[in-house]
Amino acid sequence: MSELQREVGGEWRPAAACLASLQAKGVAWRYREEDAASYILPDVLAGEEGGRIDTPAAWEARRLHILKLFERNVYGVAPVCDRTTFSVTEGEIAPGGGPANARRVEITCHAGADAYRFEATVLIPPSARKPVPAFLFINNREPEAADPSRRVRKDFWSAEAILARGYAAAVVRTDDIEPDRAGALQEGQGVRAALADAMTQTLPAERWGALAAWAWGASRVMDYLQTDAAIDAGRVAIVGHSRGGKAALWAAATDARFAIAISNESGRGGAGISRRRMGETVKVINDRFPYWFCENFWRFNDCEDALPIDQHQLLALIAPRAVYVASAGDDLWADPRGEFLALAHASAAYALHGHSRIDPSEMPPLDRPLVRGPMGYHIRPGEHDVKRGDWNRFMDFADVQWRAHHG
Ligand code: GTR
Repeated sequence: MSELQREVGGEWRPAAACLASLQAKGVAWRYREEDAASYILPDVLAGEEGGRIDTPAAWEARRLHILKLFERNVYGVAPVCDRTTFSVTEGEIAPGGGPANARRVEITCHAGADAYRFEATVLIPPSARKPVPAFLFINNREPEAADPSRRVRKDFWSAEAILARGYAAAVVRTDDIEPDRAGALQEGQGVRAALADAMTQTLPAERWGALAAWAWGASRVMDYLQTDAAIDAGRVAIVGHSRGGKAALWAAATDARFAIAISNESGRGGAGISRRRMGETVKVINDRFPYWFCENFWRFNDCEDALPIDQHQLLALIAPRAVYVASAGDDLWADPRGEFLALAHASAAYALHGHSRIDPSEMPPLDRPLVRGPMGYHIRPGEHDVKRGDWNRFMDFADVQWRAHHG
């Protein structure tokens, strides 16, 4: 454990106009750095009984312990999927730049006597001559925001740009896995209701919330990608925005098949450090979205210092695989600095694997991405969203991680 004062280092500062407009609105939440809480952050490399983790092997054992803490206290335990089966419909769509092969995949997960079925889409670039790496996007908005047919084309899921770089573009929608609303479970909707019998051995307060269900769904899509000869399943990036970004990080933490995790403005319950209490707090997120987390997480409302972990350790769980965190300058609700600091503190786990650390004082200014080995970060100007420029940076990062693969 190390005592941290407020960490205001680095070049980025929120825009004065953004701060002034929040002040004019009289918002009650904390958005000025001088109001951030001081805190003691759990040390990523602290061992269980006072020792230090100093080898990759020791980290692996510690990692499993931290994973369990996140399961029990934050996201909840997901059921085991005994078998996943697929039914694929192939077709062609014509996103800009020529036709692409589109696979509409019906995925069925069987757990005990129960099953749950949902759909995902995979677009294969027309130029592919060998298995290609893929970006799997968790769409947390309406279907048209990431339209699998590409009749509607939005930058939010820049599928054309992904295909043009020679990557496959896969998408799955949160609501198809677990409806994004309170009461779905009680009404018998979604995967949590369908597989409820598989959870009877799990304490009610530790049962999975919707974020864990979405992450689980991404893993089932990965089950499919491993069977598709057009995909290089060893090189799949999981990407999500906001609540989808929280789910993407948890998916990569729980499923080592994801080679890269990309979190766009995931904030509280994602990349943001909870103890800072900036923007959306644990209490606010639990009050508004009680079904996102396991019930145990509610115990930490206004009590962040009691959390046995913090979100920098979620990023550390992904080490030594690649992780990219993106923020937006005016998205103070998601606490951009807290997102960067989580990555900086997580870098201790990467250092065990021979990578250089990121120092908390290194937060870059707007539009100057920081990439250090398997870790990347950018903050761009503007509001909460995924822009084409964000996607370009995600792909630049993947290009470097996977070297030039196309051609
Ligand atoms: C907000 C929520 C955030 C974030 C966001 C989103 O209402 O407070 O945690 O998840 O929604 O998903 O766009």
